Formats: sequence, C-alpha cells, structure tokens
Amino acid sequence: MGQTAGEVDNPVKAVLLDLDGLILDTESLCVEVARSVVERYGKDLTLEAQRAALGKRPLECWASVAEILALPVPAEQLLAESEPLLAARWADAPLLPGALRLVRHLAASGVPFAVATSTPRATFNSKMSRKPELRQLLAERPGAVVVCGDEVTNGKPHPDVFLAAAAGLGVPAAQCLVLEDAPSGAAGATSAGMRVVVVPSLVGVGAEFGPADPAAASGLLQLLPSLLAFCPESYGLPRFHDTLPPAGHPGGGVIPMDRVVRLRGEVVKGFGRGSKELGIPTANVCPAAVAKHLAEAVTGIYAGWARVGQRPEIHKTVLSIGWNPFFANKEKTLEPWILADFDQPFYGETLSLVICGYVRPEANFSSLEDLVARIHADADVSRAALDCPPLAALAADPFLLDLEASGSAAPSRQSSGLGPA
Ligand code: ADP
Ligand code: RBF
Ligand code: MG
Repeated sequence: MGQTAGEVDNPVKAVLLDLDGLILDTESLCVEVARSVVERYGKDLTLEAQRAALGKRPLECWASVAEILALPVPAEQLLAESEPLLAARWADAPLLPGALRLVRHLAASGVPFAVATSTPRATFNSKMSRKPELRQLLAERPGAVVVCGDEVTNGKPHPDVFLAAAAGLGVPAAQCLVLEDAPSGAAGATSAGMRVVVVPSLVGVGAEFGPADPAAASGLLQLLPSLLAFCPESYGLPRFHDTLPPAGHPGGGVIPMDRVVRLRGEVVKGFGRGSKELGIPTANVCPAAVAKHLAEAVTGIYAGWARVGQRPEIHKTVLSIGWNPFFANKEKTLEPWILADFDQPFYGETLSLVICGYVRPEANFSSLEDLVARIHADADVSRAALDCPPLAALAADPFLLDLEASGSAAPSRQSSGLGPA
C-alpha cells in the first residue's frame, strides 16, 4: 500500500468520532423501530430508505424515509411515534468491535479527541447512561469535547458538527481525522476539509466510496471493515500496544478480542479449492449453525482454538470470516484452517471453535502465491499469539471441554454419507 493521507507532511493531531454506527451499534435498534413505525402505514423499510437515513439527525432521517417510502404523514409525526420506542432502548445499544479499545487508546496516549454526533444531547446522555467507562472517556474526562446534533445549525452532511468539535479541541480542520460510518458523515467531514476513515455499519454502504469517489481517489478517505482494522500509526498517531505476541512479530500482531466468540457447527463441503488450489484445507462450518454470528461478524482473519468432535486434542486454528475477495465469493463464509495434520477429512463431524483474536482485515492479492504466503504468515503470528496470556488459557475453555455438546452431531451425520469416499 502507498502512503496514507496524513503521513509525514501533515500528521493528524486530533480524532473526531461519530457515535451511532461507529462506537455504538444503534443502527440495528433504529432499523427495528423504524420498521415497526412504517409498517403501521403498510410500508416496508427498504434498504434504500435505511441508507438515506444513516448518519442524519432524527427529524432529517424521518424526512428522508417519508419521502422515499411516500408515507402519508409528516416527518414530525413519525419522529414522535418512534421516540418512545427508541428511548426505552438506547441505554442497551452494544459497543461495536474495537470501539472501546480505540477510545481507551486515544485517552491513554494523550491524543486530543472529540465526539461529533448527530444525536441530540439528551439522547447522547441516554446512550451513555449504562456505560460508565465510555461516558467517562468521551464526556467526563478533563477537556472532553462532545458536540451534539442539536448544538449546531446544520446537520451532516454539512460540516458544522465537525468544525465545532475541532474548534472545541483547538485543532485546525486540516489536522483532524474523522471516523465515520455513514456517507452523510463522510461528506460532512470532507467538506470541513478533514480526512476521514469510513467504517460502514450497513452492508453495502462501502460501495459508495469506490475509486470514483473524489475523496477516496485523492486519499482523503479510507474505507475499513471495522475499527479493529484501524492503524493509527498510518496517520502519524501513536500505535496500539495491545497486540500479541507483545514483542511484535514479522507477521503483525493479534488483537485479543474483548468478546470471545464460541461456535459449534457441522463441517460441510466448501468450494473444494482449499486443499487443491492453496494447499490449505479449510473446514467450512455449516452456515445455518453459525448464521447469527456470521451475519454480525466483522469480516477478517481471526485466531482461536478448535476441537473436532470429541477427539482429545485442542488445536490452534486460524480462520477467515468473509467474502474471500481474491475469489469474489457471493456468500459470506467461516473457514478455519486447523493448525494440525489430519489423516482423514472430517466432514460431518462437529467442529467447536473459540475465536479470541483478530489478525487482520480480509484482503485481495495480486497472485495466489501472495495469498498463500499471507495465510502462512497469519498462521505463524496466530501460533505465537495463542501461546500468550490471556489467549493461551482459552484452550481450556469449558465450551471446548463440553464433550456431550461437541460430539452430538457427529455419529448420525457421519453415517449419512456426507463425507467423501
Ligand atoms: P472444502 O472446500 O470442502 O472445505 P478443502 O480442500 O478446504 O475442502 O478441505 C477441507 C476439509 O479437509 C475439511 O472439511 C476437513 O474435513 C479436512 N481437513 C484436513 N485437514 C484439515 C485442517 N488442518 N484444517 C481444516 N480442515 C482439514
Ligand atoms: N481469502 C481472501 O480472498 N483474502 C484473504 O485475505 C484471505 N485470508 C485468509 C486467511 C486465512 C487464515 C484463511 C484460512 C483463509 C483466507 N482466505 C482469504 C480464504 C481463502 O481464499 C479460502 O480459504 C479459499 O478460498 C478456500 O475456500
Ligand atoms: Mg474449505
């Protein structure tokens, strides 16, 4: 990769954070509530309507939705209908992967940062009400700057909220980096003269920032699959120090996940190219068994522990979750390469997985050799990381030791002829 915007000549001095869809997973709450409101008028909340609303202030969201769906009532009424439904739920919005890690890192390393959100102040407070650490770091730290949607004249895609946040920090716009999930926010940031990293919260939003987008083409906009893939050092900011192994590794480092994922599913036939084309067998897990995690999961390469059926061994594993850009798959898959030798394929058996480290985002490669070399480097760094606390201890996770559950699907499925001859 070439030089990222902001390196060397004009390093970033401050970070401006969007809230909804970047720090907090409020989009799914909003979509659910908005869907229930538009259904009262016999309409379905289309993806187009969801995208148009993303990142805007509440009344502007409803104005967009009302127009796109031709709803027979004004935005004000729709807002009034949705507010009580949402108010009850804000406090429970989950943190997005990598969000707390980033905020802790910015605070600990003394990087000036602010929140620049479309959310009105009262709603911001509700959203923080059951998240004391996040609230402290974002809003109660000495010098904390939070600019809310009802504290500026024009909402995103206007630049007001970003300019006010930069002014609050006393940092010129050109030295601010904005982290956003929504196209309207990205547009606001670029029109404020700021660089922007877009981490889309809705599937498909990334498409808007292809090479044709002027900000993307000029290097002012970078698109990432999640905050876990954000490298502050590429903007001249201090790097993270939480990756494993601690002393660094030629293949990068593994980020310990704050929420470990435990999955179990039957090993099914994949695309039939892992062993053949790459020399790297990947045990594809039945998509139905892991559907919920697969839908929610940040795409990327992960490290963890694996157990096949009730066999005694617990193995290190490295896995890919996503669309395999090199092969342009149409389906999102979860494919572990178990770092051990097996005499026989184990189709039909139950695979138990404890996924505990994030390695890197999915990537495309200019040749198959490059892809294969990278997967081997992923395996090397994962092996080393899984030897380190706290990841090493997870080899003894009760989920992996639960013999009854890990063996349950195996015997009947194996005899059903799913495996190869
Ligand atoms: P498919 O496309 O059907 O997944 P692969 O060529 O990727 O085929 O081979 C994967 C299969 O190979 C797994 O389902 C499993 O039965 C077997 N296998 C053998 N060794 C391994 C390993 N180390 N990791 C994962 N799967 C393995
Ligand atoms: N496929 C990609 O297209 N891009 C990747 O960056 C990528 N990384 C992988 C990392 C690991 C550890 C594994 C096991 C697989 C990875 N793959 C990647 C998926 C690979 O293309 C897939 O296993 C084969 O297509 C076989 O289905
Ligand atoms: Mg496979």
